[in-house]
Amino acid sequence: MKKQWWKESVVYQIYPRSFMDGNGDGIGDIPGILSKLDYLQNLGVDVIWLSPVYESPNDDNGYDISDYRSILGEFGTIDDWKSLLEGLHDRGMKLIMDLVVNHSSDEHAWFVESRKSKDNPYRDYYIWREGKGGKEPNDWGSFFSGSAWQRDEATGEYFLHLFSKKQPDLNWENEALRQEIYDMMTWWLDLGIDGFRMDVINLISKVPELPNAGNGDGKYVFGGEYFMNGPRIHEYLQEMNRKVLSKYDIMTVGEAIGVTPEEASLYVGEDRGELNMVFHFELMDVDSGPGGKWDVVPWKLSDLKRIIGKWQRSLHGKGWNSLYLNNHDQPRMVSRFGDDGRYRIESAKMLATLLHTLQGTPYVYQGEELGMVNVKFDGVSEYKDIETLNMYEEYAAAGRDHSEIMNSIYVKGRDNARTPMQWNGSANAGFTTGTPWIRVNPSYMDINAERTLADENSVFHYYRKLIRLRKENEIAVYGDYRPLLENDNRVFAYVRSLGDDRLVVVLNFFGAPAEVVFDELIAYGNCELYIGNYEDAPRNELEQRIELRPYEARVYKLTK
Ligand code: ISL
Ligand code: CA
Repeated sequence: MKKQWWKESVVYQIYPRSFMDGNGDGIGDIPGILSKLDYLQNLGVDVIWLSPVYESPNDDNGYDISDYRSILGEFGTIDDWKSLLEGLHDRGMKLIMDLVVNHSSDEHAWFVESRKSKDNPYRDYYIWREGKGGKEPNDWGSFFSGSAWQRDEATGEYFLHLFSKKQPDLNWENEALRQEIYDMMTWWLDLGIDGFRMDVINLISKVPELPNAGNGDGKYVFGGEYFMNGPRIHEYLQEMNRKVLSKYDIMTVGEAIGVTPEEASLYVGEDRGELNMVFHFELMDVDSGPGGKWDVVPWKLSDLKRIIGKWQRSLHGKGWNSLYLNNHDQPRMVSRFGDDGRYRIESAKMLATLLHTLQGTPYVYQGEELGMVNVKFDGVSEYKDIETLNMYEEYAAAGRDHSEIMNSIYVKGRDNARTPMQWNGSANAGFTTGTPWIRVNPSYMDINAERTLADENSVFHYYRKLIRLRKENEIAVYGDYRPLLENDNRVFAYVRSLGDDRLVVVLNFFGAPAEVVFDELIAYGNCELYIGNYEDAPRNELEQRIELRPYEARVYKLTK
């Protein structure tokens, strides 16, 4: 595969509201991030993905942007932001910005104009339709509950919003709108940023007829077939690439809801001129039942193995994978796929080993390197996330049991990831001297950066080592992937190969010991333990029969 800096990088995601508060108002900000640059450099990450810091009324914590070219006052000033870019570059790190252009805020100047009248020059920047028989133009539901349409008083027409009603969808069919977006992207790139993470980018092209998605029973339904990977999506991305992206040495990663590996290769194929990587959702859906995200079912290791294996093999030689198990929209990975009690440390390291030994670019979400865990607030009023709050209201109105709803929030809610970063054991985990905008996870006395930095066997230091090893071993980046022990339902194992070298990865996914016997054992001259999460694993021998301890991870490097 073609060598590229972004393939060899590890990305760290900062959710600015929850990372570090610099001025004591309870809200994380850019000066706060500036005070932690050495921490990030110490971890060894290469690229920072900064979730939105633009002007926003914060209906969806910054994913509703009212001015794409200015920084939200709560987060700081454009000069603070410039210091951030410079501080990262000085330390050899890069910065990618979040690009949210499927929708804007309803407070964006374009929408303020657009809603004024049917013949306003900005009308066509958004998706307006007449109602049908006093109802919405179609039956699509919003990702955040209820209809995806909102009737607007001024003209009596409805506008489309796949997310909240304060996030109207932009009309990409409109060429002037597209050009405004390209100009805005160019403006940021000329300030020196190193790329973009593109929010729900595979939703920007809608089937123009906007057909009904359900069976006419009056329910709002998911209309994904009419807006995921829509008819003009690849045309738009190729245009964006031609006009903007191709002119810079940058990285791009698109969030792509509902893409299969086959579709993904159209977005990231190296000969396609679109994006470098996509975030797919297949792994994030393994514990969703027929009722969707909140209908929680246990995940199965066989599904994880099948999905990861499929993505590894399908993109090999064609395009590049992104590797993540959590972000600001997902529960904490150690609570979801590991054990956040007795084996928290072992399982956090085991999952990290998986992410950093696959082909693709690993993404670390803030706090993951501490092994941060999910949170359980007592009442729904402690929660801040619009998706969670709207869902609660809808489900409660439908008569669902309170404790059942709370339980799915505990397992799946986005605020699990959004509690403040746990820096130390002092008040509010050292995140703020004021009152935090969302409550701190009570686990902070035990789980915090200060403690983990001081302990050489901590999750943090394990991440450092993984990141460093990946830099020193091309095989971890570029090697191909072949599954081992495919039918084992406790252990995930695979081998990566590059030339004559092999990396053998063996991961016990559960809290009970597991014995594995390799039916094929590749005889190599040298065997060396690349990394492991237990102190006393054999260092120079890969036995045919291995007894793995709870959540044990071992990686061996074999050379001729
Ligand atoms: O996973 C999800 C579906 O229920 C949602 O949490 C999420 O909205 C979806 O993954 C899309 O995410 C992105 O766009 C949203 C924003 O709220 C998310 O934070 C963002 O990552 C709208 O901009
Ligand atoms: Ca602040």
